[in-house]
Amino acid sequence: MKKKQPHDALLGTGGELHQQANAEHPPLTTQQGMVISDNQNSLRAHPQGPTLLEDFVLREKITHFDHERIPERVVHARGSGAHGFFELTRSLEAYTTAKVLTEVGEKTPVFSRISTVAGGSGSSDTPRDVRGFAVKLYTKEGNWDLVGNNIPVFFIQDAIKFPDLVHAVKMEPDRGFPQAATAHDTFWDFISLTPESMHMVMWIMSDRTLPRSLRMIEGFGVHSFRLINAAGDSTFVKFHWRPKLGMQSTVWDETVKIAGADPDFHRRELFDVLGAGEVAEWEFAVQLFTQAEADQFPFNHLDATKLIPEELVPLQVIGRLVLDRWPDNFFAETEQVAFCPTHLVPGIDFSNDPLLQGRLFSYRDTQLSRLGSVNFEQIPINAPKCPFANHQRDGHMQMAQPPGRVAYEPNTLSPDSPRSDRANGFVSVALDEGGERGRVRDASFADHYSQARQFFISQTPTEQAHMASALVFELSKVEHPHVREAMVSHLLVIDQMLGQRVADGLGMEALPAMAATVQPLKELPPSAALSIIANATHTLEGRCVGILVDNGSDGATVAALKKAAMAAGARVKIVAPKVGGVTLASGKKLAADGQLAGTPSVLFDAVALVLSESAGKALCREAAAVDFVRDAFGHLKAIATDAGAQALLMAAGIKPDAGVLGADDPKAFVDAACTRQWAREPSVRLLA
Ligand code: HDE
Repeated sequence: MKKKQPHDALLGTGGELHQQANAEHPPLTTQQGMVISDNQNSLRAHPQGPTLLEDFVLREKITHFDHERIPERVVHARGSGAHGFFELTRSLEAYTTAKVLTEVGEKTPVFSRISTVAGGSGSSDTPRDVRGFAVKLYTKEGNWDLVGNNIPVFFIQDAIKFPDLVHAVKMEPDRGFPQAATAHDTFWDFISLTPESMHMVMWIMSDRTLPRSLRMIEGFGVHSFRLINAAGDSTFVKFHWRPKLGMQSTVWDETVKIAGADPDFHRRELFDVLGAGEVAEWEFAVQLFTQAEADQFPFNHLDATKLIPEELVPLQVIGRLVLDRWPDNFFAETEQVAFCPTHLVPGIDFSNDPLLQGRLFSYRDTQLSRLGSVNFEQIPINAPKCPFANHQRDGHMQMAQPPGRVAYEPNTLSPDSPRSDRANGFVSVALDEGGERGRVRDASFADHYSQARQFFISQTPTEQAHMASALVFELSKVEHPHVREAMVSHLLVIDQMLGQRVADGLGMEALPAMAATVQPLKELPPSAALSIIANATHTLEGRCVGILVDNGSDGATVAALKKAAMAAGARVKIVAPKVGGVTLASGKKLAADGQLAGTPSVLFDAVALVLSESAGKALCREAAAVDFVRDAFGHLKAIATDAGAQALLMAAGIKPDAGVLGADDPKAFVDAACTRQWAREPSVRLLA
């Protein structure tokens, strides 16, 4: 730290601190650049008198402050963003002219924002919710926004239902709660009357909506888009992001407790890891198919409640996304970034998915009220990084000063004004849209249950039990019995046993009749890619291990565990009763990263307890320590213990199993920590 100048601080007559400008600290000024002499006191008529209206310094500062907030996003208000790049590893030249998809090795700068959907901007990071996965690629040919989710299907088929869906899920309008939750009457009332949502219901009731980390989710463009090649031929495409660290979720009880322990759990982790030089990385993959192939699918690919199983159209990995830099300023970048599915580059085009078609209107429209001006694209985070020029002028908060008298086209008066370019410009694919106009839903959209069932039967028994329990939890919060019954009637169509399990979990005396279906259910084969557990990566990379210590802990054991966990790619945090740290058995000091009561085990993927006999016994009277251990066990985590920790295990009522290991064998602990102890679950939780 620089040595303070003797004259860099003054005390006022009331004892208040006036830090002064000096060689390092420039003078504080108004927005006009006028140097301010006193940032502690407003202009008063006399020391005990009223404040004067004349004080323009005060008025400027307070006025600016009064207007600091902008409307939060209607949905996806809570989100975290980061900068990085997209690198193409395989060219799609045969399919598209888009340079971002044809120039192998090219690194395109990106800004990505990952969000929850239902909660307000101040809500917690970990409700049960879909995650938005929006990526702005600043390509050489203009910005391309791929505004997707971490779930490949959606609740509704037509954009006209979106306001109803969102009104149903948001806080109920008369009471202003619940915040960021689907577990309430209006949501399930709407869903129970909307059979097209059933596939999405299976996904949101699965562990996909409880991600462990923003770095451990998949991303999907959801809709079919088109790629257009140099000959003008069009190929359909679905976009996928696949996390380098593998997918991982938390268990529900853990998720609920994380929200209390650290409402910023996901945001803080991304901030921490990017600050420490780690990255968030995804593979970019595409599914490519022709109209002729689409005609053979047992569903309509333009229906956003359907996915294309990988068994039907395999994924081809063509690039990677790396996020490596937290923004400088949260508001300027993460809050002001404006994604629009209409931000597109030549060589990519839309499909006729009616949900996508509605989105093409909505995003620009919402930015106008959220950011307040048609010039929102001039904000640095939104501006393209390639040259751009047009004749759009003026408007609220215009930042550009285009010279010259010409702001129209065609013209003869300007030697260098921009003109359209037929050879290189964006061309919409030529399509014969002959047909009868009308407010209709195509009959090919009518199968609402087959893929819902396919998703359910593709899950492991553990995941199926989580889904059934999630449905019981959610529907138990619904006050109206007829809504619960209506939901069970849909579940019975998806899977008789699932319906029965949920009905039992709700304590229903009689099963309702199965919901009537417009189209009979097609029995589809399970799809291996849909389960998280079956595809889990056995790794500690990107995970975090907590070591609980107290005075008298064995330093060598702590060091060995830490070394092994870090070698496996994990971060390690020392947790102690006091944040100042502990004195180890050797007499050496060990600093703590977190204080026990504020650093519960829900914040870690695996824990170690390294305690002296006396500390272990003493901590049995500390609920935070007992909960630390009980929760780690209940959340199916590997636990390393030494002799001193045994008393604490007993106090937590734990019968050690294969996931409870000796702290003297770091290798075995690290291996167990690479996964959750799923086999333990039936011993700690009665699932539906
Ligand atoms: Fe959005 N959505 N959405 N959405 N959406 C918004 O735009 C909308 C849909 C998605 O980090 C809003 O800037 C309609 C599907 C993400 O800033 C709004 C429909 C998918 C984000 C809007 C949908 C998404 C949004 C609110 C049905 C996945 C956050 C604020 C037709 C493919 C982007 C804003 C960010 C945000 C409208 C459905 C993804 C109101 C009308 C399907 C990731 O324009």
